[in-house]
Amino acid sequence: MPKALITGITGQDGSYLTELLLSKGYEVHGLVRWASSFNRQRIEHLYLDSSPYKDRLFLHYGDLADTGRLEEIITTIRPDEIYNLAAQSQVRVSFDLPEYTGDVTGLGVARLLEIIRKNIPAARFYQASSSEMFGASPPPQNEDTHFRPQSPYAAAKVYAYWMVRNYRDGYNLFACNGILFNHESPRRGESFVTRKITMGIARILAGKEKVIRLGNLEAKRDWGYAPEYVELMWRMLQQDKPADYVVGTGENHSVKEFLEEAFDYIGLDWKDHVAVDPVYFRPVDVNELLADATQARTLLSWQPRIKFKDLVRIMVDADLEKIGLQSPGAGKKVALEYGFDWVKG
Ligand code: NAP
Ligand code: F7E
Repeated sequence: MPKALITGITGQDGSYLTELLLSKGYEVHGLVRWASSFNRQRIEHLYLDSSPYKDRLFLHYGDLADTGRLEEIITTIRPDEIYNLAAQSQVRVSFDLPEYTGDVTGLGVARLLEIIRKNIPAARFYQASSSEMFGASPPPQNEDTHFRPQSPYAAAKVYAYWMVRNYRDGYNLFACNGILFNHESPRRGESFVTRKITMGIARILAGKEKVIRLGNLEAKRDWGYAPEYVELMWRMLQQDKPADYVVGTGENHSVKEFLEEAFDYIGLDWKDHVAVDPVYFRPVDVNELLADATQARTLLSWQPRIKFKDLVRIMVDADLEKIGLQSPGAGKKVALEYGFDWVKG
């Protein structure tokens, strides 16, 4: 039975990847941060007694800032594959916490690579790199595009990216960078713009709120569906040779277009329910990201199935149901048609 260690298992991607690996027969170990409030909502359904997977899922307290503990966990488990999904992943917050973001999102990767090099050099390593690394480089962006990071988060991810390249070239580690463009789902963290909008809509319809306060509405992103993206993380580690891959849909939209699509879906005009608030602007923002995922399409045989309109509908449906309202249902139908279980968390 292959063994995987997932850092960031409690996050959006960690939860979907855990489901995927358990369904493939893996023994899955997850690094969990200690927190004073419950932070395992997204994976709770996998380890409760009712779960068919509970005997193959193991959680370990740890932190990417704590080298000794990381080493203890990794040398005890000796995983075949390590997926590093943990990060301080909020770009806006990275401007307030540049040092902490560098420590966890950047140096955390150096810690993991050193532990692997010294103890389990045959293990395969996936690094959650990000399209934010391209920053100010004009679209479309692919594996050869220059990095021009526009935030402490992006700069930390660029450092981590090069550490992966360095350990691959210098020590022959099987280490890959998945350069993923924005991917969303009903499990997306609530401070990211897509989820903020779909939760905002649910609250407005439930009469709990009147407006959604947002920042830059002009920024364009290439938004995909997270469950499809974790499948590629796994595929990258099953190849004969390690490499870096850009992953995205090849279609982008502005925040304003996301608002239009989401509010149209429930029959309201977004302009009546959105206020622009300077609090949510960043010192610098990334204007436009658009993936050229030709390499992933050809080498990993990948085609995104869920595109923008369906993604918006899936997220709106999920948040309406979560708040106890009836959803229009078109998004839920599409998710099921494409074989994605209707999401729990
Ligand atoms: P997420 O929901 O924010 O999850 C981040 C995870 O990292 C959480 O499990 C969090 O734990 C954990 N974490 C944070 N700081 C930690 C620390 N010091 N030590 C150990 N764990 C820590 O992120 P995501 O959307 O799933 O993204 C997964 C990874 O892909 C991240 O590295 C992100 O930067 C990267 N990425 C994401 C996207 C995207 O569009 N989603 C695109 C490109 C790259 P808690 O649950 O306790 O907070
Ligand atoms: O912002 C604008 C904001 O925070 C998208 C992370 O997963 O994807 C994510 O980073 C855009 C930006 O995602 C609000 O200024 C407007 O232009 O949803 P976001 P992000 O910054 O693209 C990348 C690939 C990652 O790697 C990251 O980990 O939307 N925007 N108004 C807003 N953004 C937020 N969060 N909140 C607003 O109110």
